[in-house]
Amino acid sequence: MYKLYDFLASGNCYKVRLLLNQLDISYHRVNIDILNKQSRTAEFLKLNANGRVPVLTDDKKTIAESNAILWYLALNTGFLPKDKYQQALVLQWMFFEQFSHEPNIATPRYWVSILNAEEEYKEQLIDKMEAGYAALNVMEKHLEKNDFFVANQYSIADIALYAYTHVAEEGKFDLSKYSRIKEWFKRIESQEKYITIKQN
Ligand SMILES: N[C@@H](CCC(=O)N[C@@H](CS)C(=O)NCC(=O)O)C(=O)O
Repeated sequence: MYKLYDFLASGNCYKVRLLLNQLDISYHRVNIDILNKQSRTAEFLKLNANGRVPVLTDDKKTIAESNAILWYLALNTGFLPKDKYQQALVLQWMFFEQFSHEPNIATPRYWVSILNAEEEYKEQLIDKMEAGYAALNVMEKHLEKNDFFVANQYSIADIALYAYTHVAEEGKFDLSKYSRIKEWFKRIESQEKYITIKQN
């Protein structure tokens, strides 16, 4: 049985919970309270030397990095296109998510809504918000012509991008002008076995 080392409020962890649920895979959830440094204990660092959740294990395997876990679980399922070019496009969007999107959209949410420290991070928030809006603009433009990110089908590229985009307002992003993104939210939320970020 899989074990998922998980922190409920984390979008990176939510990606994995959502896919596990949609694949109907049962797993044992281990809560890691990152706010109390449980991701930095000697025991946890043996699982992931990088000290971060999510981590997925089974008897013999350990995988860290949310998008690597998504890839592992989605291989040979309907959540990853079979075509080699389309698979590369899935990776393209997942790398975009990790480099241009998550660091700028997840971090303001962490500072504002999880640490409740908006005032303390006032200066850093300015640059993060600008880069975050640039990532949202890229997504909005893509969704003007596409229902999903790759191959016109719901895939792990959508899961990776949805996780922090749908809670971006918790980081003070204004999504009101992003109508295509909001329509895409609805398409994702109507998928079978969808769960919210608060569910496990
Ligand atoms: N690139 C990693 C990022 C993981 C990450 O930043 N995890 C955060 C929670 S969202 C964490 O564990 N922070 C605790 C810490 O840094 O000690 C992924 O996609 O899994």
